[in-house]
Amino acid sequence: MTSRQKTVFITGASSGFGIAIARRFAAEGFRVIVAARRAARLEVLAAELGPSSLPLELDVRDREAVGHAIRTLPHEFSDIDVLINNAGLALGLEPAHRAELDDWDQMVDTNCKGLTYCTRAILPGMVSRGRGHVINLGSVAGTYPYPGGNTYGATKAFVRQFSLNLRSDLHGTGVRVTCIEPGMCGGTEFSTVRFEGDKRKAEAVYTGMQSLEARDIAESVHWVTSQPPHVNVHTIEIMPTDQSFAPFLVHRQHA
Ligand code: NDP
Ligand code: 8X3
Repeated sequence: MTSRQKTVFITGASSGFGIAIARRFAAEGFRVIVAARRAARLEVLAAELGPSSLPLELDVRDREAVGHAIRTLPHEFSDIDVLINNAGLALGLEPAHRAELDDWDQMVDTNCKGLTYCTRAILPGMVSRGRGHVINLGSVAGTYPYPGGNTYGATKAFVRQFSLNLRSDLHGTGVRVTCIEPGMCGGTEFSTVRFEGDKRKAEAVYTGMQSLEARDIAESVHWVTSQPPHVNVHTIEIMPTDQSFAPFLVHRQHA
């Protein structure tokens, strides 16, 4: 008897982690729904992944669109086993007193509100089937502060706590929840987006060190889903070996 083909729904699948995660799950025989705003990129990815994939143009900030997209999925893709809330971004690295409020709005709307819209739309099906796994992309920035991390780090702290609170709400349902919290990961568009397309500034972030790669994150995401159903990995915090911690800063008065 062949086992049922499982379905994974990945947000932010037009770039970086999302593409690597889609490839990883497709290689494991999953049906893969790849969602993001840049539809042309999703078409290219879906062509690569084959007929078990579905490109879905979606802005996760649009609450109505998220609900509609989930309600109208083709039948063969509608029973979602794994939701990967990966869509997200950092904008700017200015201190709070100089940061752009529009940037803060966009980070909150995408990283926090968009993530809750996707989760709320997909969870009832998981609960009714008595199985499922929600995987949220947090960040080390949600635990450790750094200069200019202000709202970005706060959105990821939200992701971390929302994930833990989901565990409480889903107690006894069979639905699992994991928060994956990476440190520096190069080779994605993360820093290019943060620095408004300035590729040189973005590349400088990862110069002279070996950062994580998107496939490292895809491996972690897949690993947590491959644990037996009675195992729930709450959190994976993962950094490059070349990244660790700095001491507290002390501002001293000079005579
Ligand atoms: P990328 O910029 O390469 O990818 C981000 C993805 O999010 C893109 O596919 C983008 O697609 C999508 N996205 C952004 N806004 C929206 C939106 N409103 N609706 C739908 N999709 C959206 O970054 P990464 O792959 O590096 O990052 C993925 C996640 O991992 C993010 O949540 C990020 O915060 C987190 N992270 C990244 C780290 C890193 O160092 N790279 C470390 C820790 C966490 P499109 O523009 O087509 O909509
Ligand atoms: C991305 C990692 O350290 O650039 O979330 O904030 S960091």
